[in-house]
Amino acid sequence: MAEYELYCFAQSGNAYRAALMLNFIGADWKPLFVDFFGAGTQRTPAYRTDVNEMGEVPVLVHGAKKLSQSGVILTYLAEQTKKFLPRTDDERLEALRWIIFDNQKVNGFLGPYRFLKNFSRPAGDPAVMAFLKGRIDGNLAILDERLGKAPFMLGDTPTIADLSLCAYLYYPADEFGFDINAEHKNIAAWLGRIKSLPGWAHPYDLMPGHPLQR
Ligand SMILES: N[C@@H](CCC(=O)N[C@@H](CS)C(=O)NCC(=O)O)C(=O)O
Repeated sequence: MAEYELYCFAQSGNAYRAALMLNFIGADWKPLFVDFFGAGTQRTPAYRTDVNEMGEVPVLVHGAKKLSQSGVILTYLAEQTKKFLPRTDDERLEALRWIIFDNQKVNGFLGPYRFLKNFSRPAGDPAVMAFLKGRIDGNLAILDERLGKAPFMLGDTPTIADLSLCAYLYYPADEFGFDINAEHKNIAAWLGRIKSLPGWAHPYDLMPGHPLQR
């Protein structure tokens, strides 16, 4: 049995954060496929009782621990391994600040936008899509400006803040209908830097369920 197990599926940027971290730290891990789009496993009573009462993916299993919320999972793995760990108390708070901004404002809007564009039936209402797109543009501009100041979110070294924020940005541009790399030069360079770290893999290669069968 692998040391770590991760409930995940290929299309989940939230799960990709944890999968990428596991790969980067060289963990002995294996994915546990959640049939999100077909059976809707994450919404079943059994999943809520046995895996995650919040009805969400990802969930990390490590011994007797079951952890959900990608920000918590990233923090746990960083503390366990001392890798991608912010170094000081101030840096820890700064990383948390960006992880929350990411969950709510960056991937918090990109995730639903991509879901409504590609996976939801019926597809998203145009007014909803326009609202989300406006928020996405504003928040990606904030991220781009920050990344103009240093190679990584907290300076010269990548931390869990970077792994959180990058998660949805490696999915294909046609799934968004706009090209984040072309529109945001600092984000593009930063994604290239993370991609060159040993252990990087594309979400569709790292987690099961791609291509989507329906
Ligand atoms: N803030 C959470 C978000 C997790 C999340 O929303 N995951 C999606 C899959 S990408 C989910 O499980 N949604 C439940 C549902 O739609 O039934 C995290 O970062 O882990």
